[in-house]
Amino acid sequence: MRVFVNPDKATWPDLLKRPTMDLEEIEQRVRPVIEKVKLEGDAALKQFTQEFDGVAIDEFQVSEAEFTEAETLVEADLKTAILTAKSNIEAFHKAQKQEELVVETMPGVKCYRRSVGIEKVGLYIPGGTAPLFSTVLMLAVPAKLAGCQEVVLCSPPNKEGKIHPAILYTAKAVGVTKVFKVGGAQAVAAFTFGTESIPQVNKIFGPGNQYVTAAKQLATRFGLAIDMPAGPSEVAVYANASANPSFVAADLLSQAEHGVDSQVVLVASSEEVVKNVQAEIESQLKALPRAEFAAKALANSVAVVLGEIEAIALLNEYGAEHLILSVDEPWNIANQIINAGSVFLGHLTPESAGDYASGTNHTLPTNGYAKMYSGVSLDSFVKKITYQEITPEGLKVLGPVVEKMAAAEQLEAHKNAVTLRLKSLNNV
Ligand code: HSO
Ligand code: ZN
Repeated sequence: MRVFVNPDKATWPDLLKRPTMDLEEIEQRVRPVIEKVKLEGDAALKQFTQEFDGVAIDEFQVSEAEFTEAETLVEADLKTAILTAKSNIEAFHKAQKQEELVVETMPGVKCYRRSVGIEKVGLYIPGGTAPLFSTVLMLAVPAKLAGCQEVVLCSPPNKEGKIHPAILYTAKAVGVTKVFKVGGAQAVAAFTFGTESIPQVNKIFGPGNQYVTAAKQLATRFGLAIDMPAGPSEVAVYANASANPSFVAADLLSQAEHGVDSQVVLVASSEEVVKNVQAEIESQLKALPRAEFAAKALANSVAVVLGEIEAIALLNEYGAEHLILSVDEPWNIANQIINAGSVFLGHLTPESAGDYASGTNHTLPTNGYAKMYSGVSLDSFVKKITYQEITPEGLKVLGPVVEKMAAAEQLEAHKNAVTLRLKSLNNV
């Protein structure tokens, strides 16, 4: 960790810089994959799965027998934990449902807004070094609550041609049964165009490596929506003298262990706090199975010492995906935070709680996108349709307003659409 003590404000953008991804170059490599899947469908998926995942797959869709086998492979305690998390995530996301909105803007002029589930959504769950079955909950629970008609899940197969049993168990528990053994850019291409086995969707969700990210970006050019632009996962921790250095170290390491490109920022009230946290990091790091990832991520990370007011300004400038406030009175600071994906308050609220089970969503904006994007929520799976209905009384008051404006814009047909109706009212 590089340490900066009271750095000048002018230097903040530089020291908070995230590593840039060269999407251009990755796009060049992803484009032929997308094109081939578009043209050849399942045949292309088979070829890429052989090439990138090293396994021959005949049937992409996970069968009932495979779900049953997965169920027997997941231990009982883990199932209970997954179901508890599911219930918390359901409770928090169910409460996000918005009732139909009705406003009578003028007598006889009623405007409505209703949320309708996006018809077809594709969820991508990465395989790789850690099977993130928790992400299945974070995406499938709100998709189901939103009333999406088709919820399809893709995840890469391992060398035995299987998806991790906990991913399958979780998918089934949430009611997602269309699960396909396809990963990488080819899975995103399948969602984009549809193949013989995989249905095309309207919106793609989920994290992934740089190829998946680039493919999702390309999918938007073919008329699909995506959850959000993605970058490596990140956490910022603000710690003052009240913080427990071992807790802070564990929080920083929990983010660092995700991958070598993870971003970790410690903002501390004194050099003493930084020193204590660093000592804890060193001792905890040794015992971690993913120490190598974590050490590399930490090498790219920064610790900054600042007074509270400056610290808040810096945290708002960074706009962290996760922000942990390790202080006694966290709301005093939390109320001044305007840029963050999700905020964790006080000494007993680790990011891990939100990563797995408290109820909030862990699919959050990275790379500074917290300045203008929200994390995934029920809203991400719905779109809102507005309606309006006008009575004779309403048309009499609103009509002249529209006629006047249409005439001023020299759009005579617009004006006529009102005038003819007003006349018909006067004729009865
Ligand atoms: N911290 C990750 C989510 C996650 N953590 C899944 C553990 N499993 C991105 O928010
Ligand atoms: Zn995590």
